[in-house]
Amino acid sequence: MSYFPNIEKIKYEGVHTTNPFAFRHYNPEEVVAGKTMKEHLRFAVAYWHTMTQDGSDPFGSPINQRTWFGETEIETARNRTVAFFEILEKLGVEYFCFHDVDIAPEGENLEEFYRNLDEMTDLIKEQMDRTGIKLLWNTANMFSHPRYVNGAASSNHADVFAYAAAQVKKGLDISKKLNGKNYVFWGGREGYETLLNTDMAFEQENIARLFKMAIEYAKKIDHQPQFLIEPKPMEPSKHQYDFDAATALQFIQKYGLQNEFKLNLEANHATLAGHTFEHEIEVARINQALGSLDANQGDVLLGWDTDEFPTNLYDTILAMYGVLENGGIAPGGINFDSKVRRSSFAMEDLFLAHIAGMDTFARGLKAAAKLKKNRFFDELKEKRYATFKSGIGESIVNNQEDLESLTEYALNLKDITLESSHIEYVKSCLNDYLI
Ligand code: XUL
Ligand code: CO
Repeated sequence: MSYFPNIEKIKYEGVHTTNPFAFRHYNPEEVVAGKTMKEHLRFAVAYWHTMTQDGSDPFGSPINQRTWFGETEIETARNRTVAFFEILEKLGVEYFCFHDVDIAPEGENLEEFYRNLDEMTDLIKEQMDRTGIKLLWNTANMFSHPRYVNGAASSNHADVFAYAAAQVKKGLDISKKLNGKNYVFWGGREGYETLLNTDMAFEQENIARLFKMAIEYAKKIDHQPQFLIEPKPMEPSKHQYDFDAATALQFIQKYGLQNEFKLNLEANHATLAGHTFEHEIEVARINQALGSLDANQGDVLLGWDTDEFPTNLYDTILAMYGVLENGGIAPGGINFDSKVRRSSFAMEDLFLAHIAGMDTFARGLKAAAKLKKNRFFDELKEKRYATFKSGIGESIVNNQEDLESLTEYALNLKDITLESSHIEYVKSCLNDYLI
């Protein structure tokens, strides 16, 4: 049974092809900077945007044309799984990600949910064994159900905390069953609406408490995925505790979670926080906390999370430069946390959109590798900080100076000669790498 009978396995055909169902830049086996593109990029498809998203928006009903609906919820879930693996196989994507609620109906109660999850993960495992496709990460959706209106681990109600803990336990059991490489916590409702009734310190302690329970349980079942926190500044809560990379890092450090936790950074979350994607990647990288990436892009004209497929070259070049500087992204990957626009409602758009994203990241990787090889940024920075390489600068860096010695030096200074950045010229040179 094929859900995409007219689509063959997507192949690399090069930039001159007119076939929309071909890669023009992503050539999985091509070696760039010492590794194949496939190894560098570690692409993943997100179950929620690709399989369960229906194209509705706050003003319009579902629109996506999908052929996997069955008579019952569980039948639909089974069909979806089969269709999902067909997409992964045909795209040549080796990883995938999901929330618990994406893959199985929640049923009437937790027991039924667990049963449905067991059945669906049996099927997923079968498909994984058949194809060799791997689980990049799974997570528990602890934000959609009404019980999570006031948060999950940060809820004001202890029963809700317990329910969240049960979902995380099952999430880790599933991670072990499917040999997941990472496990994500996106604190969808871990935030607050008003301080008038919120004990911020207590709520954050409880989040850390749940994370520590997860670490303990992972040890106990002898399956320790890389834990990842995914920062996001707003939506759905007004104030989200994991605002951005810096805020999430502070939390990780405060509660001593550095050994088990890194960050899963999403491009659109970065822009919502008033940052660029490369800023977030850099903050994580210089603190040894770059875990994985959620690839998408926002819209500069819209202040919400539009989760568009990434097509902006400038962004992917700078993101991939950060990844290369990090020495790679493994065991993380590049997960398309992206959804087709409402007007792209046809089945084949799922392919066209992923091909566009994969090609954009492939071009980003190639350009970033060239920038690195040519020492484009290295030279700029070496020149910019040159005064710290000798003389007084060198002795500051070697911690040989203090306020008194530097005062003496400053008193004898006649003139400080600064150099122009010529930043417009630099940006123009960078443009040469784009095309
Ligand atoms: C929401 C978002 C999530 C996480 C996983 O903005 O990015 O899909 O990636 O819960
Ligand atoms: Co995400």
